[in-house]
Amino acid sequence: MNCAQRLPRAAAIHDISGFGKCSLTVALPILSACGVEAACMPTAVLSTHTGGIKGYTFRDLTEDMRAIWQHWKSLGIPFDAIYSGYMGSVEQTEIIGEMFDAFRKDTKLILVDPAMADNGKFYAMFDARMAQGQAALCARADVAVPNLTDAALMTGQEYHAGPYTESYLRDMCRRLCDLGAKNVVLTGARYHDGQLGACCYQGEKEQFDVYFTQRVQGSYHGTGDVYASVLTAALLNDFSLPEGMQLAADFVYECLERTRLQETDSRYGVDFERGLPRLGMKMMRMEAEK
Ligand code: PXL
Repeated sequence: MNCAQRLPRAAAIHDISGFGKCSLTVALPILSACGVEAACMPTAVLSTHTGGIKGYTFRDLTEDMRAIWQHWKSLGIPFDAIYSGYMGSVEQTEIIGEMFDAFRKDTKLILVDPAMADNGKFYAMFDARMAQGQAALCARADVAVPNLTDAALMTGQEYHAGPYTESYLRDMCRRLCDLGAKNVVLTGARYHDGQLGACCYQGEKEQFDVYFTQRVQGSYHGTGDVYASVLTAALLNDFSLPEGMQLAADFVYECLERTRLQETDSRYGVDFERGLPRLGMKMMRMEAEK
């Protein structure tokens, strides 16, 4: 660890769901624990996420977002990564596209998690226009990290619930690269239902890799955000894409195992907090305590 060097810095662009452990409430602690300085731009403020919880409040921050990145730009702050996720409106995808263009030359990683759909369906309030907007962001991404539903919606393919064949996964990755993404990590991938993880495709090398863990019963909210946040941190800590994919999947698996034992309501998110110290040690390539 070289403490004389500044930390890698990421701009995290997601909503704040006050309760429910997703978006910024997981991205910020994960990035910090992994030795990444996190700036943030909230896209919306909600009382809870929209996944299976009724009556949530929703404050759209579209009007502030251009002014936020333009202020950062005027200060000359370099961002090593820009990491975008859940958008509060389609217009926000245009504003963030402009931000990508404005920061591109000083940024080594633009990572886009479309965070708009799961299990074959759009999240509340979204439709095909959001798929188009997120596809335009993925087109500018160094790494696009959609789940298989996001991917199908952005490439105009029919959604399949899985499990998947290698040729299906390769084909989907290539379609996302055809949109313009340089590299793709496709989450929710598996060859059979006893496993779960992701595949990645590195466009330039045409290299395809998969990494799965054992599948934990149940489907918990926010795991996509946990996964993409760990991946972002890993890439900023100079791990390769396949290594990052492995760190992220192992971390999500451990979170799911703890959460399952606690019999938590699946809408309340996963216990990622107890995994952070060990994750930080791994990221800094220090021997983690047993
Ligand atoms: O985890 C994705 C996500 C992020 N933010 C909000 C959501 C969801 C998924 O439902 O509702 C507000």
